[in-house]
Amino acid sequence: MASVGRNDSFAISLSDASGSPVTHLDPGTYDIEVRDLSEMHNFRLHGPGVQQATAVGNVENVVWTVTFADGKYVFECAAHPSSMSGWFTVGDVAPTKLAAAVGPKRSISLKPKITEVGPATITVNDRSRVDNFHLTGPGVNKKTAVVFRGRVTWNVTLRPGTYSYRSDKHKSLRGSLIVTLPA
Ligand SMILES: [Cu+2]
Repeated sequence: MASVGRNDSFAISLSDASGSPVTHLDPGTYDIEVRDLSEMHNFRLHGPGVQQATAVGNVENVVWTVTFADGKYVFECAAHPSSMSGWFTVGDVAPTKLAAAVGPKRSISLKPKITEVGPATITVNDRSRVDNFHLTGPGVNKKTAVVFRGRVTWNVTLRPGTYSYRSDKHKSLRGSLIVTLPA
């Protein structure tokens, strides 16, 4: 069930039959009961092969029949997307690949600088015995050891927001990664 704007609150949710928030679904056809409870807000759902929305300015109860395929889906209020949004994955989603490096001299990097939510594989090339690579942000806190040198791979799930990376030994070595919802 999809719900938005109960008592004109800035709340939006998509839950399964048991009431749990939807984070992952198998591909297939689903009926979604949509309760757009506020004239201020709407419920918009988009992703591969799906583009649905209730109207802002209306209170609506509708049922959408949608077919989800492998990929990432976003739901949001079109009037307030920055504060009212969510996302989930369907089926197999290939992880985004990111490349992190620290050293050999005083350098640190993570590429790309902006990426999408979802599963990600981060390859860390730690080329320094005096610095490490430490990534923190929504749901993630991972680091290499300062004395360690070598290559490691981290599998993480990136959520919307800003992640920070740094060396724990030299505060000037740092940067950030911005994670966005699919457009
Ligand atoms: Cu809204």
